[in-house]
This record gives sequence, structure tokens and C-alpha cells, in this order.
Amino acid sequence: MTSAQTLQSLGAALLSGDVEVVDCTGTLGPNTPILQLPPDFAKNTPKVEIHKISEYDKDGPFFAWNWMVLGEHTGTHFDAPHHWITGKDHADGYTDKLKIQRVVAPVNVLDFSKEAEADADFLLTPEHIKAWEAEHGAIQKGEWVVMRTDWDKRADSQDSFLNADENGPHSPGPTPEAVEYLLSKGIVGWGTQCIGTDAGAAGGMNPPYPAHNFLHRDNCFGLASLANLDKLPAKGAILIAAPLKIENGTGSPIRALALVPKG
Ligand code: 23J
Ligand code: MN
Repeated sequence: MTSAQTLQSLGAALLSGDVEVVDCTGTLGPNTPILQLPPDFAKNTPKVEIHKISEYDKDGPFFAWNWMVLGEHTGTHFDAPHHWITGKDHADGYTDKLKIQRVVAPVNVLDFSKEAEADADFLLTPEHIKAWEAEHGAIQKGEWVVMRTDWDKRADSQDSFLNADENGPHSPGPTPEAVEYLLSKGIVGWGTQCIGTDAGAAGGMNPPYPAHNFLHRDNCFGLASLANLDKLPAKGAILIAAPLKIENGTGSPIRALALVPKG
């Protein structure tokens, strides 16, 4: 098949519903959970604000529109390489400069929802990933890898989403070795359903925040607060995770879309 024929059949499959578009995005609004940095940092991302300009009134008789307060790293979002110090020298490591073809790619969905339900501090290791590959097939160069934990079911409550106590946040994520293993396979990026790409306990790892540290070092991307991964197959879907073209942006909210074969 030529690439023109491939795309023509994809177009037909989208129109017929044979290929479905699954929305892997949470709703952005005042209740969207926001990462809480340790108190030694003075500044943090503010909560989302949506301010009305007009809604068919004296300020806009024919039109409704709003303006927003919105962080780059808020809600379902993309981490660009420049977000982390290890990625600072990648000239294309910003949301407006990255190679956009990279962000549309096949996605591997690693289902560790049972493990995360049993243990909020669940850590994914290379052994978990290799066992997953033995069952579902190898992770290939250029692909996305996302971990399903069903954490999106907590997204209506910041407390339950962040899941913090006096010892800090408790949420699942990768070990440093797991991130290095995925990068050795040449992935484009790693995504989770939690507030960030790293585990809640990642501040105490070596290095701290290994997903951020290693992904961005290698000019790869992160995805956080992904939703509806329970509606995706382990393999066979295509993920479109495109950041806004923010000038020198370090990240961006996204509308994460998965193309999924029906049934
Ligand atoms: C800033 C500082 C630390 C972290 C993060 C942001 C994120 O998780 C993020 O949204 O990229 S860990
Ligand atoms: Mn981020």
C-alpha cells in the first residue's frame, strides 16, 4: 500500500467509526489538581481561572468568550526537554521548536492499575516492562509508552489525586532504571495518569525525579495526567499529544487523542 492509500483508508475508517478517537484528556477548570512543590519554593503554578469577557451581553451582544489563567504544567499536559536542567542545551527542546512529527506515534499502554490500586507507591521496574513486552511485543523506537494506573478516577479531588500525607505525596511512577530501559529502546516519551511523569516519592530517588532528569536529558518528552487509558489496547493505538506552540515553552496543556481500532 502506498502512503496515500494508507491515509485514505484511515480517513474512511475515521468517518465510518472503524477507527475511534479516544479522548485521553482531563477537563481544565478551577478544580483541576495542581502540583504542590515543597514549601521551600516561594512560587507555584496558580489554579486554573476562567474569566468571562462576554456572553451575549453589553460586552459582546453576539458572542461569548473567556480569558484564562493557565500554567504550562497544568492538567493533562506535555513536558518539553527545556523543562528540566538536564535538557537545557537542546536547541529544539521547547514547545515551539520541537520536531512535531515526533508527537504523533504508536502508543504502548502498560496496565499496572491493579498494582497501583493495591499500593499507591507502586514503582515500575525494567523487569515489569520486560514481562509486559514478552506478553504484548517489544516497545519500538519512536513510540510512546504510558502507564495505566486509573489515577484519572481521582481527578475530581486534588487531595485524592495528590494523595499526600506527612511523608509527602504517594503516587505510582517509574524507577530510574525503568526510565533508562525505555530510553535505551529509543522511545519518544513516557506518560502517566498522575500529576507528573515521576512517582510521588521521586524527590528521594537517585537522581531526584528520574523521569524528568533522564527523559529531558535525551531530548524526549513527558506526558502527565492522562485520562481514559483504560479505553486503549496494550498495543495498536496511535497517540497524538501535541503541545501548544508556546514561545520558548517548557510544557503545555494538550488535548491528548488516541486513534483506536473499534472493538
Ligand atoms: C516542576 C518541578 C518539579 C516537578 C514538576 C514541575 C512536574 O512534575 C511537572 O509538571 O513537570 S516534578
Ligand atoms: Mn510538567
